[in-house]
Amino acid sequence: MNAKRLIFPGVGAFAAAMDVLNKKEMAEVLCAYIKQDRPFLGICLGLQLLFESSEENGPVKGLGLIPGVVGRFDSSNGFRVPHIGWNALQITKDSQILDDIGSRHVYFVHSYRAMPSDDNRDWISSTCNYGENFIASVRRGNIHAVQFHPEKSGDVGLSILRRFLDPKCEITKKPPVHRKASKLAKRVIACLDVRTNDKGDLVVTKGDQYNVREHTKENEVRNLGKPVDLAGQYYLDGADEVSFLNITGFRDFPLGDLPMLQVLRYTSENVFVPSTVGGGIRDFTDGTGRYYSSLEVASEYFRSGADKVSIGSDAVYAAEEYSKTGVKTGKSSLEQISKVYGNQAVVVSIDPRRVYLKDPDDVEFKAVRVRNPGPNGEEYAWYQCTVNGGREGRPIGAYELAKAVEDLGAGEILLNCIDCDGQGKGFDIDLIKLISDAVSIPVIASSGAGAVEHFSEVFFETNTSAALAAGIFHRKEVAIQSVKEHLLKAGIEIRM
Ligand code: 1PR
Repeated sequence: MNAKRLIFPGVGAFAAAMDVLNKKEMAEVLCAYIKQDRPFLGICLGLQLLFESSEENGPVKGLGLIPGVVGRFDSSNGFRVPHIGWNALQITKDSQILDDIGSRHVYFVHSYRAMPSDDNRDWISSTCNYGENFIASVRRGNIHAVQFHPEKSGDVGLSILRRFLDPKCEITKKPPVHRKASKLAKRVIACLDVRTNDKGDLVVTKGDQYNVREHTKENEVRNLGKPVDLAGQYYLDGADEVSFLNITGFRDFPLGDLPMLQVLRYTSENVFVPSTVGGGIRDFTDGTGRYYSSLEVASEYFRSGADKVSIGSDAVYAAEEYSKTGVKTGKSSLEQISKVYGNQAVVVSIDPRRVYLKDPDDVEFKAVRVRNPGPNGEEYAWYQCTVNGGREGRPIGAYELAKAVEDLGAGEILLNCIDCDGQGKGFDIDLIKLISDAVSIPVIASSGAGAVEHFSEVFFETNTSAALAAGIFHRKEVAIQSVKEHLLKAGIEIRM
């Protein structure tokens, strides 16, 4: 109650948050603070909790300050849920903290949303269109709340925080902007494969078809720069997201890997777009016999600044088991982490390898007709999932895995392709189409980008939500800005 300004950044599930607020007797205090019209900014769940109730694992009662029920997005109309990515807003009234936004995009990541109604109309300061118009922000007097994440919305997001924190900004009010609703922007993601080199330094590396060693006598790990510096550079260059993959995480215990946690901490000080970290997320018993659950590993990554974690090998084992039994045990890393942090915080990274076939009925897994026939003229292929950085093929296809992990709680799929990795010949359109048509969660296309045209190709030919590249950005062959300018010219909505 003594705070001059209060920021309430909600992360996680509605019921769990309300439980804590009630137990700690914070709900009452928050309501009193808000009713006194003291400066308040709620973010994401911090907006939703102001409403009467939520359907998330509910109905669950909220703080009840704004009329309305928070409900789940409807995925039956073809829109992917969670809503992850960059959207522009329809500003409906003078919102003060949104004055610098104009037509620029802000970052959303959520599966639940509040809807406009006659009862809450006077609260709404902006809406956003994602299959339907939902409430993007509210304002009444000094009370503000936003469904998107200003802290992850680049410089436009920082200006929102600055305007909230610095009351002097109030004097430069601009009239509200009325614009046509926009679509969800396609994302361009920079990926940093990170590992310790032979000298013990944590470096960004990149290989061909998952081999990251130089083709020299010394056979060293290819060193393409320092992770924090590169991530900072990519943020300034316009990356919509940055991914770190700790590529030897499958054999080194990540919580023993303090440099990786430092990388996340330093990165989050300067990079104001979402970051994902993957590698080694699984249950683990260390040399002293101490057991760490995958949830503890993920929690440490989140606490160090990651917005999402990505699970590779462990998700393959979970999907194999689930495909066999049809039973959700609730014990897999995927299920445990998504239950606590929400589906939107869990990405599954798939590392498939093409296996050519003469006849699609030759395997029990989903096969597709491929654009470029195999070495012996084979017209079909299935995509075999691998674990341990592509070292071991498993008895499950990418299609079956994608469907299973969606069921188990993944919020997004990072779809690599070992055959295309580092080749610069373009994304595997057959694979990306297969997977993005099979699931209703967002898919990130990865592996093979070599030119700006490869990005427009993957967005025109598939339903992918984002495209990720590594090598061309690290080797400075193509700048992220050039990719975005190309996409803009091609008529694809992106965040500039
Ligand atoms: O299995 O949970 O420990 O996770 C390990 C993670 O590390 C997985 O996400 C796996 O994809 C990744 N990984 C493991 N080994 C390698 C390797 O390269 N030796 N990197 C590796 C995978 C693939 C992409 C790459 C794109 C784009 N890297 O992320 O960045 O292919 O590259 P390009 O644009 O240069 O073609 P776990």
